[in-house]
Amino acid sequence: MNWWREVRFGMFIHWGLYAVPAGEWKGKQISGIGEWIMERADISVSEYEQLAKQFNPVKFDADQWARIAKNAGMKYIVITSKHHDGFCLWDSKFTDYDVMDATPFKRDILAELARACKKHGIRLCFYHSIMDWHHPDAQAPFYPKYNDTKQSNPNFDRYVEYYLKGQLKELVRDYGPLGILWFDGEWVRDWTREMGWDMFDYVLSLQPDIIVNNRVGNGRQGMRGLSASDEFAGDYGTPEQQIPAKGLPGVDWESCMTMNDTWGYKSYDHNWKSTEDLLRKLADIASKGGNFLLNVGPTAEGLIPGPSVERLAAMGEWMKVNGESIYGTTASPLGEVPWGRCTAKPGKLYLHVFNWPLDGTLEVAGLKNKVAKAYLLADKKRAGLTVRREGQDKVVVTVPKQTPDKINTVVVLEIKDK
Ligand code: FHN
Repeated sequence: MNWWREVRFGMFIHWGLYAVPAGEWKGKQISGIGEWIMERADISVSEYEQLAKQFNPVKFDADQWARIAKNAGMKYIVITSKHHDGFCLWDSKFTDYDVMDATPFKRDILAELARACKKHGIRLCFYHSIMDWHHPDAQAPFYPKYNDTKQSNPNFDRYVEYYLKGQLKELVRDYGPLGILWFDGEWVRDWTREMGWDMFDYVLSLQPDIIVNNRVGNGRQGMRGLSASDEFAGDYGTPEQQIPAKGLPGVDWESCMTMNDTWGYKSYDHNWKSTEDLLRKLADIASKGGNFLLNVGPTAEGLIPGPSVERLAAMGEWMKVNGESIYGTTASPLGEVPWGRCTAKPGKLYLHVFNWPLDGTLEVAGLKNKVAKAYLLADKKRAGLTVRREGQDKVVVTVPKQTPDKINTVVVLEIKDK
């Protein structure tokens, strides 16, 4: 887990056939998340399959995507090799329902992205859905729309042993080494706890140092955070669209989140989170010991939407100056602080100040260590700030009265001892 704990910030990419309808079906805007349109609009398998003929993302440029991630300060990419709709973004020998065989595009998206990631030093990871609305052996009673019986699919074992494992082998062998296998769709009735354990072992047999999220185990509905006492945790917990108030003590975790209200592209979803919000979420997550997996939903042309690109670029500007306060840090040893957040490294505290003290004094309560030096991380000269102690466990730092960074100014305290 060492590299994973170091990187702290990654890009989630939800991309597939759902980018074609982009949230609209037969002239109607379909509510809910875009990648669920097949289910939400009650589209039959045969009708949905036709979208493949329209999937021709001629503007797709893997190198550009990798650069957008890199410039944002993101160190890993998790892309949907296969989402719930069953469509595959690589050249799979196990199906024709993939980008090479079913679309006019006929370019192996994952192969191109693997090359680009390697070039730019980004860890490539795959999201892979256990639930599959397309494969006849996997249509589960969880979705009566796709299978009118309430019984389990009698061939689900075959789907797992032959199809799911076969495809995962292709992904690890031909596109790896991978950083993470990020499972999802594990709540279908036929997916058992034993299958989860078996899959965890199987994936490790393909690549011993691969990281596997907790969704390989079955039945954790909702946020999928976990606690240290959970019997089966995979390598880390995956709170979705939320940041656990106190982190998840004792386990590794990663918050995945959308920038607007959908994972897969929806042309009319303009409810974008602000850069300020996203950057503060990144600091908040790091201060609680987690990673931030921030989603983009590219268009059917192959472009990451402009508002996402803008926000990522702005985040990158901040990260270029302040990345040290995020990468490789651990949770705040001070607990909650009134002015923002705190992250730590041996010998250093990073004070992420959201609410700048206009009287020029920043109070840090709960700190008994001697402070050797204090400075603004953005100050290249590292000009020392004055620090005085008030009582046994409070220090007061004298800071400039003008707010240096309205979103998050990082003040570094070099401290003695543990
Ligand atoms: O159903 C999916 C959803 O489409 C999306 O992929 C998210 C990302 O974490 N996971 C599932 C819901 O938990």
